[in-house]
Amino acid sequence: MKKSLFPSLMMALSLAPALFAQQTTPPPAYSFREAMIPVRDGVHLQTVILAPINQTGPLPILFRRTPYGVPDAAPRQVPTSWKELAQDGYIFVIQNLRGRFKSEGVFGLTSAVDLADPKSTSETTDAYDSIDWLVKNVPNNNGKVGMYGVSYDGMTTGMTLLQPHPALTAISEQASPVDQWMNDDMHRYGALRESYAVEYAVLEQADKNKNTNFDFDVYDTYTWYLRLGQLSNVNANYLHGTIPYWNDVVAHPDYDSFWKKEAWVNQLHSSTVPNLNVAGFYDQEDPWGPWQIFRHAAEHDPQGTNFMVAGPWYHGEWQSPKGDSIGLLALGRETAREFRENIEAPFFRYYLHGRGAQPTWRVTTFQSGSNRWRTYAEWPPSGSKPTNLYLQCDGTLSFREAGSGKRDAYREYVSDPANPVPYRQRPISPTYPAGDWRTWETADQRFVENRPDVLTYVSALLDHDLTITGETSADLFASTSGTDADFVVKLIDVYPERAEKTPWNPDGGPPAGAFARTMNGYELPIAMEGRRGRYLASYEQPAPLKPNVPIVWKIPLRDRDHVFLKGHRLMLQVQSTWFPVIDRNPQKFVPSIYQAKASDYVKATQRVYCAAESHITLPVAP
Ligand code: PG9
Repeated sequence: MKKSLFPSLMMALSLAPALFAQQTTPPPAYSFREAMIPVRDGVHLQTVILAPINQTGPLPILFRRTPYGVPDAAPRQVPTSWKELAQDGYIFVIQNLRGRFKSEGVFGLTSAVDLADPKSTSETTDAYDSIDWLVKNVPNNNGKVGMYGVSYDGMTTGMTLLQPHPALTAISEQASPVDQWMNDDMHRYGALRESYAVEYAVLEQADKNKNTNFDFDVYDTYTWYLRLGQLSNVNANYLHGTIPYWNDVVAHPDYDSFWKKEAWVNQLHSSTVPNLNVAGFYDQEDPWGPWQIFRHAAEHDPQGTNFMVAGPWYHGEWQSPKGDSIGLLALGRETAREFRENIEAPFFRYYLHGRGAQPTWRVTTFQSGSNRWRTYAEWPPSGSKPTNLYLQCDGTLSFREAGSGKRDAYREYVSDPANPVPYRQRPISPTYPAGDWRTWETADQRFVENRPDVLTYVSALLDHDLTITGETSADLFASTSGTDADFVVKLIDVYPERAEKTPWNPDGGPPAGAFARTMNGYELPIAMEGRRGRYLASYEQPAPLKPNVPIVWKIPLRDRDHVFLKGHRLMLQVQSTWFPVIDRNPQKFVPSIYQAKASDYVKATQRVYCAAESHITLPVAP
């Protein structure tokens, strides 16, 4: 794979060839220098320094730290995602993390930080030492350093907050993971993100000198993972213990000290450097981390320098050329370009060049449904009122509670690990490098509607717009006939059969000649998440469920900002498999699912009770 100038892996994998294909005659816009920067334990980190050819005076440094490779030449033209920033003038610096490509040391794929141990190194200390070297050794820098990046590069940015170098003046952490057991790339509340964890660990640890795509022998990875069988077969048949991160995942099924050390955000309790956090509501990898960083830094933010931006974006979409749609969903504006022009560039301009003003808002969103930019002085806005929508036995969703005394009425289905519900329409291509992984969270959910192992609840037609702004969650009062189980819920916006007229779709129907792109009757996910029964009572000590005894399952659905338009309906789908993005729960309690035998995977009957305890809680805005 070509080494990339771009700040996110997804972008790098898809856009780098196009960029390099365009290399023709223009002279480079930047000078190119490669340095091996020494850090405190004697390791040297491969670093590329790109200064504008036409630099006339001192400029700030914009620094990005990545595991995905640094460019091997100066760009001939300014990369799209730098365009708005580059106009203000920056020296761009890109560094490979320890143990990746020519950087020395070992890449542990770890976010653990131990600042109490003077001998310990981490992404926090490597950034500190590198910034120290940069301000002392890069000619014509103005002594101010900014950091930014998406995903892994966002995490290395965010982790500087734990011990920022004095020259670090502003950062923009974008889609940073913060706790890989809880709600980021690798797990969701302890349920393994199987396809992602396996493929990502191989991507980054199979070969120090490149990004490696796992070599599947079938295109549909649903088939591959089903054939694979129990999780112990990953090492037994394929990886053979050669991928350290996968071995760590297998060795630490529960929320033990290994994962608690990884959860670096729990050490953050104040806003130490101005930070523009950025999150995608449809981020298929790290939708949660930026909100956690924002909340932790807000614990002590006397200067009001901790900001949050969120929109209906896939992982890193805000760094794509336009951001005018996601999947089939039109956003009506070039949200990515507008973000960079009106938010990101002015943010760094103010803190690193001293021009412009500090943002006056605390949170900015691009609100889906209404398709407009919103600003908020606080989050969640105090006007948002938690409002319950109840699951009824007739398959409806209603703001009125199911009558009391209904605690024995339920709907049920049989969940079969041998025939799990696909998380998106098959064939499911490998996670990388195909592009369809990016937008799967906006896929039309009609593809599972008629499966006997998916329960659907639907509301009446809305007679007014319904806006939800803030934290959303679902509660199920549910049981299983087994001793372990998963419940997955999807909150869905059901479009009317005739698409409504909007400023960007004035005819009210699909654009001529694009019949396949219609949103008529579309079932658009707004929030999706699951919980694993063994961890309902304790993340540290998994426990079996009592067969056929209903209990409350609390399923957080994260922060949202969406308008369900008049004429739409709300829908909830409930299922117990979501494969292979989440591994199959054997449905029989075993001490570790990584050691489960094939015979441990059994069918179970799941019941969702139509009691008042079964409801979604929506933050309804006035
Ligand atoms: N989501 C990716 C990742 C970040 C951090 C740890 C592991 C994976 C990424 O796109 O970089």
